[in-house]
Parts: sequence; C-alpha cells; structure tokens
Amino acid sequence: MITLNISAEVQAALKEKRPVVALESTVISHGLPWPDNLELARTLEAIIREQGAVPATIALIAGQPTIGLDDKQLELLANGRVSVEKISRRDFGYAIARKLYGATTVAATMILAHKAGIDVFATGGIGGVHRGDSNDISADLPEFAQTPVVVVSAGAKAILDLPRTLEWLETYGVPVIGYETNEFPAFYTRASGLSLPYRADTPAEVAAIISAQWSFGLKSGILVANPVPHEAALPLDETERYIQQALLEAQHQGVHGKALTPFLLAYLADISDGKTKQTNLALLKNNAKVGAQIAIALKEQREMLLAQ
Ligand code: PSU
Ligand code: MN
Repeated sequence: MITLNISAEVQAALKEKRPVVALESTVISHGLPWPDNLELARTLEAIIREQGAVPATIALIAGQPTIGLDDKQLELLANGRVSVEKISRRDFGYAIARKLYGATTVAATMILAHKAGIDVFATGGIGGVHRGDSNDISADLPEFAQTPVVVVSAGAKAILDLPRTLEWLETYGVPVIGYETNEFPAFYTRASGLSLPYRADTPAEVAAIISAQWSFGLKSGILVANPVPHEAALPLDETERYIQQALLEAQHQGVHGKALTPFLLAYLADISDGKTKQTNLALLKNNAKVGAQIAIALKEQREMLLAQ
C-alpha cells in the first residue's frame, strides 16, 4: 500500500477542520534559482501562518508522497544537491517505484492535496497551452477537469498561449474566477485583454461560488485568477519582448517537453536582469495570502451551513 506521509501539524489541522493551504514544489526545484527558492518556500509558509491557516508544501521524498515538508526537506528540494525530478500525473508510478525525489507540478500537487483532503492550493501560474506548438498542453489543464481543488494563481504563465488556455478551460467546464479583476491576468502583468465571465471581490464571495459548485456535484478544479500586485507588475510590451526572445532561444536550442517551462523562466530572469524573477516572487506571496484567506472563508462558510 502506498500511504501519504502527512506531517503531524497538517494531520491535526485537517482532523480539527482548520484551514490548510497546499503549496507546490516544482516552483522550488525547477522554477526559481538557489537560494531565492528556499527563502521563498519558507516565506510562503510564513505568510499562510500569519493569515491563520496551516501551510502544507507537497513533494515526493525518496518516492514517498509527503504533505507538509519540514525545513530539511525544503532545503533538499531547493539546494540542487540531490537530483529532483519534475513530477506530473503520469510520473507518480515511476517515481514511487524508483524511490525518487520529486517536485510536484500544479497537476501533481492537486492530486496529492485532494488525496490528503486539502481543498485550497496556492501557486504562481498554472501551465497551459504552449505558444507555437499548441499540441504541447500542460497536464495541469486536464487535472482541473477532474480534481476538485481550488488553485489560486496569477493566471497562466505569459509564456503560454493564453486565449487557447482559457478556451481549453471553458470546454472542460473549469470555472475561472477573476479575483478583484474582470480580466485574465497574464502572470507578469495584470491585464491580458482577455475578459473573464465572472469576478469575486472578497474571499467570502469566492468561497460561496466554490461551495455552490461542489455541493451541486460538479467536482472539478476551480481556478482563482489573482493578478500580480500593481507595484510588482511589469510593463506589457517589455515583457512581451523578453518572451519572444526566450521562445526563439528555446527553439534554437531544441528545448521541449517538461524542460521547456523551467528553461523559459530561467532565460527570462536572465535577460530581464532579474526583473521577471522579482515579479514571480511577488505574485507567489500574494497568492499564498489570498489562498489562506479563501481557505479560512471556506471553513467559515461550512460552519455557517452546518449551523443552519
Ligand atoms: N508557476 C511558477 N513557477 C513554476 C511553475 C508554476 O511561478 O515553476 C510550474 C508549475 O509547477 C506548473 C509547471 O505546474 O510549472 C508547468 O509545467 P509544464 O508547462 O511542463 O506543464
Ligand atoms: Mn508541456
């Protein structure tokens, strides 16, 4: 039997129905450079605690699905001394059988969060349909169609084809809620020109939509699109220039498959003099905060429904 290794703190919180927020680990191992990645991993946990929720960073530790990493495990994922695979849905069997260390993507983190009984998950930006090669569709998208977890994200990464990504989500019945926005945010920028069908302006409004969707029996993932804070956002045209350059370089070097997203993120940080990295850090922190607020609002909503 494959069991989940859930930390004592997270187990206690789940048992007592206190709010818990899941965090992914691909952003630590493959999305950000050392030592910013370790500092970020610790900061996200601290932000969630400050809001009054319990953080649960998720990864595979020597093949064991682990929910709620300790500080040593966070460091191991961040420092690059052991090889850490990027794990999505397809990779679980292999990584568990071979006892690999694995950083979980949005899709894989949704799977483990749901198995552990965690409803809310905060990340940076989800994967989607890649530009150019529209056959390269992140496994994050089909995960939303089948796994009922709320994901707070600054839209999808701007390196992607955002209109196609939104169309995909619509086709598969995935609700996308604009948080204090009418537009799908484009990760580094607040606007994309793509309008969203609905917005919510408070965590309680988001919680009400989630509860209604799920209690109606529609058990899909829900995307909460939370734009990067004004002060950290990058100008659209400058960002687009960097992205074009990065996509061209990826093509030259023949980067594809699961290496593509980490390559583009690192290349962008390099040519923008670290500006995209700073923005990425800021939006991750903001998503952790809003994620915790939504987890708390969901808990309050459930208590209210029980009291009726
Ligand atoms: N958001 C970030 N940095 C990241 C990612 C998201 O700010 O590194 C990761 C997520 O784990 C997401 C993955 O699931 O990139 C998508 O990879 P792909 O396009 O190969 O599916
Ligand atoms: Mn891909």
